[in-house]
Amino acid sequence: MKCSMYRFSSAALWLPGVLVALFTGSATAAPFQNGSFETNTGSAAAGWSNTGPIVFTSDEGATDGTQSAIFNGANQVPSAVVWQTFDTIPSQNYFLDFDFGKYAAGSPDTIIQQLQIEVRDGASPSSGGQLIVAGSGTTNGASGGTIFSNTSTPQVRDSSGAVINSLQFSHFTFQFIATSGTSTLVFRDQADGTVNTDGALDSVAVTVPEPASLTAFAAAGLALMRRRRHTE
Ligand SMILES: [Ca+2]
Ligand SMILES: [Ca+2]
Repeated sequence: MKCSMYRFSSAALWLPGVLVALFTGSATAAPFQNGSFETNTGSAAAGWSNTGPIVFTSDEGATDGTQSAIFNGANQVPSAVVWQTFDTIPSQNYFLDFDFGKYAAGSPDTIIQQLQIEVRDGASPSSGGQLIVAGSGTTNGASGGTIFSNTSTPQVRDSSGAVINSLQFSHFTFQFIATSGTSTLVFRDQADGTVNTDGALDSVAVTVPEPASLTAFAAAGLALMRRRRHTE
């Protein structure tokens, strides 16, 4: 109802606010979008910004639709960063969910595919405070974010229910609390090698948890919650 009120306001009322937002850089972004990377040009994905060796493709598997984000493909040095700035509500709790997997052309291999996960206050991938307050995965407390190693091998199923065999995906959940109207989610490639193996990201979702879910999240722990989700 609040939106309707602003929508039907006269231009004289909302224009000054827009101008202030433009000149102060505090304009809101957009709702979180394209978390499954289905809308892409191969080198870019709608709603996301990226640098370094990353492609969006169906070549190596997906857990939703056909497309995923592939890090350090073609034996390139792991250094890609992909990020999205989206609207958030200050003081609101959010869940960040995604699937991250390791593609391996030969097995076994000893290279670890890993990502640094950050949710930052503001519209930049390199500034603003870190907002993540809890998370799953094996964390090592890297400066400015959280790195987890995808050395476990639980499999998740794609949207058709089929187990993905060529790529070992794991599901991860993080909780963050927004502090302003715009937040930026950042994934940084931190693989410790690249030859014959790539990292794959898909099914990224930012959701507002039900109060009961948040309580359960804190009480039961992230690992338990993940197990429940995948055995239901
Ligand atoms: Ca997808
Ligand atoms: Ca690679």
